[in-house]
Amino acid sequence: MYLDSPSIIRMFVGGSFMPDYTGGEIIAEYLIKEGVPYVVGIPGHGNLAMVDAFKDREDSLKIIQVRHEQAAVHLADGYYRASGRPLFCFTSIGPGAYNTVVGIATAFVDSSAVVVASGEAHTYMFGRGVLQENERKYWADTLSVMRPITKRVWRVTRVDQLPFVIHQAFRISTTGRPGPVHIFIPMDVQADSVNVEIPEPTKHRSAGRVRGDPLLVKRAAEILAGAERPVILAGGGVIASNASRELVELAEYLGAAVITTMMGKGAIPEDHPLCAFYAGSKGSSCGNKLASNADVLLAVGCRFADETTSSYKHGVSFSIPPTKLIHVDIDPNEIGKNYPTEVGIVGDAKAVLQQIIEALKAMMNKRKYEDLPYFRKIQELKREWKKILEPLQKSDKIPMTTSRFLFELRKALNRDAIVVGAAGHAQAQLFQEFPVYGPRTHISSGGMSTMGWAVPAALGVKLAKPDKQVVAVCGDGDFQMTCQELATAVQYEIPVVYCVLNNYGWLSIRDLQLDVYGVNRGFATEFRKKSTGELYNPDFLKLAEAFGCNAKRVEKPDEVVPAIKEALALTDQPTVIEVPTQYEYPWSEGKNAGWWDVPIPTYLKKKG
Ligand SMILES: Cc1ncc(C[n+]2csc(CCOP(=O)(O)OP(=O)(O)O)c2C)c(N)n1
Repeated sequence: MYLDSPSIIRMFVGGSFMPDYTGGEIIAEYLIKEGVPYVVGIPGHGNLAMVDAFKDREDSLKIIQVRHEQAAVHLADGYYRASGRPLFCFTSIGPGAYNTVVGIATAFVDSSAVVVASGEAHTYMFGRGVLQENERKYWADTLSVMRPITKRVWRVTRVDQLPFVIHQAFRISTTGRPGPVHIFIPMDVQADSVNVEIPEPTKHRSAGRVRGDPLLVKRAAEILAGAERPVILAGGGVIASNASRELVELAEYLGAAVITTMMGKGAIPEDHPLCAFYAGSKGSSCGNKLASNADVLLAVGCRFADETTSSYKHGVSFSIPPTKLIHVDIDPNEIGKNYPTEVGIVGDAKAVLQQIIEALKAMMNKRKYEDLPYFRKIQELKREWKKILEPLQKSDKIPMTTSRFLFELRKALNRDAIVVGAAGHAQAQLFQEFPVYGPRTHISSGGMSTMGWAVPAALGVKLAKPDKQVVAVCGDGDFQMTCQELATAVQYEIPVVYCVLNNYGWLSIRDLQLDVYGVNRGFATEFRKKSTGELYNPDFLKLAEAFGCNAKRVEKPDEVVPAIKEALALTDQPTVIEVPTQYEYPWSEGKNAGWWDVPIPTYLKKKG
């Protein structure tokens, strides 16, 4: 009688025994097969059965208990950017899931892979209004909030859907143009069990790289071979596809100047003679001049955001046309989106760069670029940009300029140290002024510029690269958005060094008010006590010590190197270094290299 039962027959499919798994166990077993080392999140009644499945698998899946779900996603995002490998985040139903929004949006804009799973109302009580279900308009519908900020969302309603959904989630998140995905799993589905096989990740995913159309590659190579002032713009796609070697080889073959976007920084060593820094409003004079005068621009893995292009103002960062644009991207939607292309190639950055190099080798010899006037021009423009930065970088002012701090910080770090930045002057000036020498060593919340990102993201970076020095440079505003995660750093003994640039306010925004609206238009951007007008911030040393961090204040430039080295010597304790920085305008800011479209109220325009 028993041998005829359908469930027994299913258990022995293919002669092997398939045990029953709960929904939570299907997730946990799949994560183990996928090789996910950390699961990051916060338990609640809405994900209790999923979290319980992690309990007996702690040897393979290490739990990181963050203090806020936004931080869980930022941590996983940092881990992915540093390593190219995704983590898994878990949240409860309702507020736990909603708290992930900023983390997910940040990962989406910068094409970073994160897999998130949240609890949802029991399927048999959808719409009743169980605790933390928001059912007044639609039942069990948190996923609608996530639709515009994820690559894909699912709400499963049966436990046997989970093997299919979980392998799809990892495939969609990590292949093509990477991005975050979100799965909603009702509480009963997490607890129910079914007799299924756990999918083999590699059987559900393509391998290899997407190569470009050979005819288009040939056409691109012909245009590049004829270029006199070629520029290559490297975006985050170059780093994502590990194409730095090919980028440098192609640049050296042609004698092309290489500029990068914020996400592409590090794709070429920044002491390479062909590295011409960056284009854009926060770019460099050098990058803007070269890019706007290029006869041919090869853009790889970038989306031409407004900051890269000086808000598309013709002639400031780019002049397309007459510059001929060859645009390579894995996502066809980026090609031709912001600028007309001479040639648009859909493909993986590494594969297409290899193809272009092969095609060029068949049509021309490697240029002796050091002998060309164009090379001398590149060097002249680089010197000019360095001169522009010098007064801020060499300033002896106290409080220190951000530029001087970054200049000293570079001296304290190894060549392959990783810096993390999120928003404000710290982010912009790390990008513009802090040289890095390899991919994945400048980790920044590029397109979202999300305050609160640096503290948790740096934890993910350090978990991904435990042998590298990891230093986060945060504004005081950025730091105060997620400084609760110092508790996570202390609990898990993650020795990140946090430098908090304390200028008593959101001064990048104040300086924008002064730059664009007028020197008397600063408003609601400094931190001052109501009655006395004194500058105010919490005592960051006491705050750090209260969490159990090592803490230090550094006021003079010559104190920076010893303080950083001392902090880096700690192997199991995070450090917070408070650096009071200039708040007097314009010493408070870096250099605007291009143009940014900040609309001015009509009443201010009328005043002239
Ligand atoms: C979550 C979030 N809210 C608002 C902003 C807008 N914003 C950009 S920079 C900035 C100020 C950043 O302050 P801080 O971290 O202290 O750096 P500073 O501007 O002083 O260099 C603000 C409010 C943002 N980027 N992210």
